[in-house]
Amino acid sequence: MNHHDRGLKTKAHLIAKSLLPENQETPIHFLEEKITPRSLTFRRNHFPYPKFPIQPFFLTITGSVKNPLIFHYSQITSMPSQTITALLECSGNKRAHFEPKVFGDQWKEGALSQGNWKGVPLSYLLSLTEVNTGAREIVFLGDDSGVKDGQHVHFQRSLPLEKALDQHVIVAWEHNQKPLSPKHGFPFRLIVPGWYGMASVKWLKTIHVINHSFSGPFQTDDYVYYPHKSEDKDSFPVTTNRVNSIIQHPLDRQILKPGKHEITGLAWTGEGVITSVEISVDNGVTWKAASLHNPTQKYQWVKWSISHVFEKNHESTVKVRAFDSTGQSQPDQAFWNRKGYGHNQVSQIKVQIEN
Ligand SMILES: Nc1nc2c(c(=O)[nH]1)N[C@H]1C(S)=C(S)[C@@H](COP(=O)(O)O)O[C@H]1N2
Ligand SMILES: [Mo]
Repeated sequence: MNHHDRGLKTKAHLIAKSLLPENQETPIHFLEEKITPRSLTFRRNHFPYPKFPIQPFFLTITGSVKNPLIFHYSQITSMPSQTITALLECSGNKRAHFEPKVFGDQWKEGALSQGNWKGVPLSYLLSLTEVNTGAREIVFLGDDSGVKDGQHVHFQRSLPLEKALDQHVIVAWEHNQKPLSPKHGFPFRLIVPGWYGMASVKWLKTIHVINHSFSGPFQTDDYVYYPHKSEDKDSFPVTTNRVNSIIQHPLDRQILKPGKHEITGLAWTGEGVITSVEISVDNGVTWKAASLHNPTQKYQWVKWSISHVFEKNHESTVKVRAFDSTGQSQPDQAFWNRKGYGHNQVSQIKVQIEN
């Protein structure tokens, strides 16, 4: 009798990094579906969860606009909507793999999930308020707050006006056909496809249009690439997802029976689409093309696979690199930066083959 016969259901859970604030990653080998179930969607928070808002829920648009407006939940949710399938990847994903090591949450590969997001295009909301000429950035204020570097601050981020007007940037109220869960931003969150997760502000309360550039701590201190260990020169902001991939099967350090095995995984990028995925089983000397499954779509990962015959009594290093339509590919060596963002080095696992 196996455990199913006794009604004992075994299921995957998130992998905890910290609980206050809650930071948990997705076990990547269980990302089998195009849409990550809500229960397996990674969670990344800077502060404890905001108090569950007391009804009614409002969203305010103010600042450099002709008509500042306050929208009620029911007004927003009856606006012309759009549903987008998009992945979110934390810019700290794979931070644990940096050499030399960097400080911060030691995410492995699972600060990554893909969902269905329903919402109203931000550009539509901004067309109702009308943005003043001279407007440069849109600032998004989340309802969560706490102390950072001695200051009490909210989680706040901005987008340049041009990106904010991109038709795929939405103020979402549904995740996988249900109202957003309290942990993922209820009642509203911004979804910025193609940008690392920090841009997709949860518990969105206020949208503020400004004529200058925003300099909050999550804009100009965190989420900045600092290429040098002890000086800030050459820094630049974290924006679009870099081309990246993961190997889901086999697992790193798995022991395999000799013979044919399917090597599978995901690949994605921020701008453009994935054009090819290559694999090497001889430590990067020769590369073969993997097959891409679902048609590659913008803002979504593509599944890839390739089969390989592993010889007995042998250790093998499997490497994978993805290429996108903008000409980017995964580098042999990650671009090291002090805060550990955007790790997208060629993916690698080691397997051992039984006798
Ligand atoms: N208000 C608010 N929004 C936020 C954050 C946050 O801490 N507070 N974290 C950001 C970061 S860094 C990421 S990667 C994503 C994670 O979204 P998720 O927890 O829904 O997976 O939310 C972003 N939006
Ligand atoms: Mo993030």
